[in-house]
Amino acid sequence: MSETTETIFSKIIRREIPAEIVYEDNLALAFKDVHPQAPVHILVIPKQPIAKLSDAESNDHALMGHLLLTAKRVADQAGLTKGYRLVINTGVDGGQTVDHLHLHILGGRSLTWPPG
Ligand code: IU
Repeated sequence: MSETTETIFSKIIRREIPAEIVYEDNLALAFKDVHPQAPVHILVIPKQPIAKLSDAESNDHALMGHLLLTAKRVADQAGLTKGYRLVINTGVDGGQTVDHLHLHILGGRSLTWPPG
């Protein structure tokens, strides 16, 4: 069963704390990361507070697809014509620090591999 959580991202969705929102629809929100790791660093989150990717269930199928296509749309909107990277940190070993599922869009420079 999906865990539900209340994090700072829920407060951003409700506009209780400020964020630089770049896209919103009924299912998702995208906003600029406060500690950017690249010239473009945007987070795409579901409005439904799924804590992490490993909590997503088969009935979240459409939402997961929507988040991926939203990331593509936001990357296009940000002008990342030369490419970009999507990252979903999951759980402790994945380096996840906010327990509300989020896709990082990183771009605007040539990114290295592998990540740390
Ligand atoms: P992580 O994948 O859970 O490590 O990423 C969390 C991100 O959320 C991280 O890049 C933070 O800079 C970012 N963030 C934010 O943009 N605004 C906030 O208020 C908080 C974290 I807390």
